[in-house]
Amino acid sequence: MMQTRVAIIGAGPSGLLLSEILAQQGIESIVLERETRQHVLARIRAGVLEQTTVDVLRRWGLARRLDEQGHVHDGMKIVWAGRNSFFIDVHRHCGKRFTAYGQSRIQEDLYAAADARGAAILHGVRNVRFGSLQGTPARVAFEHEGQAREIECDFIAGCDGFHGVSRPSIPAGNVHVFDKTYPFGWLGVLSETPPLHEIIYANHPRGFALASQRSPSLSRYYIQVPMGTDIAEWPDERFWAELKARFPQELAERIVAGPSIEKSIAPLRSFVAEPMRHGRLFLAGDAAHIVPPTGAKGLNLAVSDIYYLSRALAAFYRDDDDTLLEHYSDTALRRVWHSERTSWYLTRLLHRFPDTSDFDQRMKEYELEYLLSSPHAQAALAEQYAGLPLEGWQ
Ligand code: FAS
Ligand code: PHB
Repeated sequence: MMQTRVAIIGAGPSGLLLSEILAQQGIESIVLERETRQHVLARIRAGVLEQTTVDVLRRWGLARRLDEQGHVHDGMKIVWAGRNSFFIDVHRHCGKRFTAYGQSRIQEDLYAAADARGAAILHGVRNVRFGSLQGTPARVAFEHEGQAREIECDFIAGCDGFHGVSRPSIPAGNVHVFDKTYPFGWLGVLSETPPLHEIIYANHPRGFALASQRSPSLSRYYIQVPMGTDIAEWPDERFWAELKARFPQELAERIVAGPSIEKSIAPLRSFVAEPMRHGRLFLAGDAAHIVPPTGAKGLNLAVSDIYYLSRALAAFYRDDDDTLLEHYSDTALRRVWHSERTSWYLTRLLHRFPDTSDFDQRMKEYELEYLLSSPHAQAALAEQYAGLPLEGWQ
């Protein structure tokens, strides 16, 4: 029988960040991860960090490399209907910037911090399951290296992503699920080529495309593909030709093609499970919610959940005060739903839906025209893209 304060399920960004913040406040935890460390580090996912995410990582001493290597942006570009791109100056409109820095780099930084403190992270665990989630101690049973193991703890943090065991462990009658799937996904490519300088979103009759970056020599591009697309049908040559076809000539000419070092298709989905707590189990990150990546919110929401949850756990252990724990779900969900709406709005505005009527397409084009012509509309988008402040941050 192992004992700890908090059993954390999942060593993704949510789980490792929670483990680190708790450790720096003297609160011990054990992290249980299904995959190998190499597998976790090999995932290529998010790339854009809101100012609040950078602030949280800096506060806990996790942003040294981010500050050295991150590409800070004042805004992003939108291009459509073959017109030249226009720049939404997020910094001018709301005084915030955002940073391009890959999630895999954050994962490396979190593992480095965990190694430095000799963190208890078990990889390759199997069959994680919970005892009663009401009352203490909470119990987590699992197998590791062929051995049946069990943890007694005060709390369980479900940081095990959309396909984890934590959310399904909540009895169906105690959770309300909101779910919307989209009829397309994003085919993403990482290539060792110099990227375009800006982050550029394209709405084109052939479909959505996005230009982003990971470093001055590492490009990240995406194109919208129909649901069910077989990635084998997309050799590099076809991807580069399609990507360039979705940008205006002046940008397409600047895109440097090269061999893909990672290529994958991510489905798009909007999903929220309410509440983000059941007894001693607290959900955080993708375990509780999913956003289409159009708004670059997924990873940033995971970080805001962990800010709220770690703050609540620290108050419980330091002050014997469970007020923040009682309000964790409501507090986190306020920010989740605002990000869900922004991500849904941008996905609807920038993608081509198979059932879009000519009238609906005109509505989108004139929404973009309004965005182009109105600094007020641009300010509203800038404020949502930059991300809302963290409640109670000081
Ligand atoms: P994660 O899914 O990252 O981590 C969960 C961890 O739990 C994993 O390591 C998993 O192995 C482990 N786990 C699962 N089940 C377990 C079990 N039963 N026992 C133990 N461990 C278990 N966001 C953006 O902002 N921009 C993007 O472009 C973007 N692209 C994405 C592409 C893909 C393919 C995916 C899946 C997500 C993408 N996201 C993007 C969102 C992504 O970045 C998430 O928001 C982020 O990974 C959330 O982190 P976690 O909550 O830690 O969940
Ligand atoms: C990325 O760089 O991976 C990225 C950028 C912007 C998005 C989504 C993903 O909206």
